[in-house]
Amino acid sequence: MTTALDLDSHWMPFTANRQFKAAPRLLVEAEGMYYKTMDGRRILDGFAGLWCCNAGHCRKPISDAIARQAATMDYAPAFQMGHPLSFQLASRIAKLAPGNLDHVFFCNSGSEAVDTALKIALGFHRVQGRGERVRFIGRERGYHGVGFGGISVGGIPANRKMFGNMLVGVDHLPHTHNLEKNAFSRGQPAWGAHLADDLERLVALHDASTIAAVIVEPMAGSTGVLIPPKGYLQRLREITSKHGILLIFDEVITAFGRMGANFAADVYGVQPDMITFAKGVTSGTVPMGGVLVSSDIYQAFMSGPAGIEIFHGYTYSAHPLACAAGIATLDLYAAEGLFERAARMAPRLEDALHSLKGTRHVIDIRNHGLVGAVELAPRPGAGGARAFEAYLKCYEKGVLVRQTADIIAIAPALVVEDAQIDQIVSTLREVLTALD
Ligand code: PXG
Repeated sequence: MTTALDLDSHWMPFTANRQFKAAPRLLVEAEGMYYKTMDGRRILDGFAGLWCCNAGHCRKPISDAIARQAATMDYAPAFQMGHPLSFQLASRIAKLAPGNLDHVFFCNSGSEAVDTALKIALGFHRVQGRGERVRFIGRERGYHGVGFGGISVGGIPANRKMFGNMLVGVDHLPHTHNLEKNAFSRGQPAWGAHLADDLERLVALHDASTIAAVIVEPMAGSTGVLIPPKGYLQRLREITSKHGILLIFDEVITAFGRMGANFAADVYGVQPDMITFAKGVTSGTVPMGGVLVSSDIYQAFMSGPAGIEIFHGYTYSAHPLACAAGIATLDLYAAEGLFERAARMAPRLEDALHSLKGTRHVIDIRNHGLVGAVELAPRPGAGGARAFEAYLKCYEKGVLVRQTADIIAIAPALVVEDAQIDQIVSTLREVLTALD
């Protein structure tokens, strides 16, 4: 079947194209917790697609809403025109959001959400006469998508090194990963809050009056699941507030139930000035992203000169299909209590994953909410090879996980059952035990 398909023209993203095209892994159907491959195999999805299909695949209330909307009004101009669904969805999201985060700017992906948030931060300072606050602080190992803003504040070397100078005036906090101190932590590690104090060093170096915002993932997903040390995010909040610096939480992965609450900000008890989201807002069905901003930020723009308040937006900002999907998705999350379900299942996932301690190659296991990671000792001189092979072997055995460097990440849909958690973990154990 696959031989009839021309695989050449599509240049695949973040993929080893030559390797993939020599032995393709093609999915053709999805339902609930499962994919079906082109050669008819059923695959248990241990990663909710790519951290996004939080409600499980092909949920009928969502697909019906999308189909209805596609037949009713395909598109409405996004600039100087509107449609009711965007306002409905924005107020629904604002109601879920913590504290005074009560306005939503829509876009189509996490990368766009990050660039949007960075631009809002610059504009916020500028409209208040602080146009010299132009610097951003990100963090090593951070992932904020692939726009020039996102790779600039991001801290994944491979995503940066090919692309020149990026944004100027960006600095980075140290990452929080330390196996000597925190290996095999359950939930938030005890050690590491002091790493946030490095922000004081950067403020002293650059002067607060030049810094617009700090952006971090509350739980760093893409780099291989780094859970924030206890007290770390609180420290970041204290220091940013003290110096008039905005704090942006990139919740593209963590928003909408992944951590067992509406947002990671709720779980960690820290109130940022902006939250970026994407993925789970439509359960991965239609591309959508957005930025939640505080009323202070919104009002600062609304107090500026009359006319267009921010010269920013996308043709597909608040696309009607995405809005219809988003509303149906939030309805489904609420009707099935899926965020509470995620919180209930989290200890189950934690116990199952930590039962892998002592398994061959395993040097760390970490978890929080419905997220977990197993870190392997790298093969000498071949970083990432062992985990990539484990990922392929799991797929052969019918379980889809995610690999980055020598880390296997797990993030099942919030509808995951006990037996499916067991299958993911037992498959991983079997694979690791047999792996060189
Ligand atoms: N911010 C964060 C925190 C993300 O995790 C983005 C921004 C960018 O979103 P878009 O929609 O532009 O891709 C992300 C995306 C992985 C993986 O395997 C993670 C992401 C995407 C694909 C794979 O960890 N995160």
